[in-house]
Amino acid sequence: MKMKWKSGAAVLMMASMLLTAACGGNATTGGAKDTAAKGGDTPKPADKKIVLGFAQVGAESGWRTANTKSIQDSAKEAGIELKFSDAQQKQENQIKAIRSYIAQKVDVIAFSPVVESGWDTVLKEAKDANIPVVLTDRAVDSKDTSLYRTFLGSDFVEEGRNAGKWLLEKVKDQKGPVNIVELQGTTGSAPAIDRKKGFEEVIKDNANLKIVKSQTGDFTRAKGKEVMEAFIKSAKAENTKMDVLYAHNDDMALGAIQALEEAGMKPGKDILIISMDGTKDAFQAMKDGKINVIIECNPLMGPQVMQIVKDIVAGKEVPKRILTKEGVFPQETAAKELPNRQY
Ligand code: GYE
Repeated sequence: MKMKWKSGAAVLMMASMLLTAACGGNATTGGAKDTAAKGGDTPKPADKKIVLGFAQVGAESGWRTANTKSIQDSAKEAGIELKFSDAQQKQENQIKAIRSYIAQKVDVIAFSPVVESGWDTVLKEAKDANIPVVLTDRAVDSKDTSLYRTFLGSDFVEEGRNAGKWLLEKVKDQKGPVNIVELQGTTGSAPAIDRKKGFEEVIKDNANLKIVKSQTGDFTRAKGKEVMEAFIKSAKAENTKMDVLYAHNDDMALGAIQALEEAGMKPGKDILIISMDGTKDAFQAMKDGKINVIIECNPLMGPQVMQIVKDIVAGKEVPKRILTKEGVFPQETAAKELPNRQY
């Protein structure tokens, strides 16, 4: 969203427009509907500040930094008191943070679950305490969807498909094998699982396209570089060519680019590079010819999160799934798009 947020009525109006836009044709309203005001019995007095507990994943990537800033800035702008914690990519830290928000009796808990599984117990505790939970960015695999009010975030499977579609088109005239190496996101996280799934679904019927190596780089630059160094070494030892790198985020792609350059290779030329997120750094690298396509994933969800929180506290119904909008940016768009990037 490239809008500048203003205060007062305009915020409310724009936020609800934004929500509607984000829902446009995509959002599905799930079975469980919200009827209770703030999940509790007593509605919040109008002059009391809403308190939001937000349990963030960590600070692993440029995307995450932008996401955190968006949450913090828009809480301030919306007049919501934010309690913020950074779990350093560890589920146990996130669970601890959620438990402390329950103990502090915040009005709403929002969090971006580091991995998909293992949330039922703590979410049940929040539900029993009548504190509504909003999932942002990443999903949980809980069967009981009444454990959270809504999930706001991207369609990661679709992002994976978009990466696969771009690649199919790019190599359609190439005879012979197309060897793909993959840098996966954090093991067990929704974006890592889904981005892999969507990509594989699209390329699976093309026998010459093969993922020859695939490992997690934990969504960080340092790990992306380290794993790519190992890929380069073993490709050399096996005397195989790596034609494509599919990186689940920009930070890992940027780390891998460094490894490739140090090994005397030309990223973007000797090996095609597909990246995801769309940070300024990655757009710069794409402008420099080192990345071939970026599948965008938008972290600037703060304004939407605050609107959802207000709606829940006001006892309004919120859609069970709210999708963020995003695009696909091939290399030829880099120079034009770079100045527009907000994160
Ligand atoms: O792609 C990555 C971050 O969950 C969509 O997490 C997010 C991912 C994003 O670390 O850079």
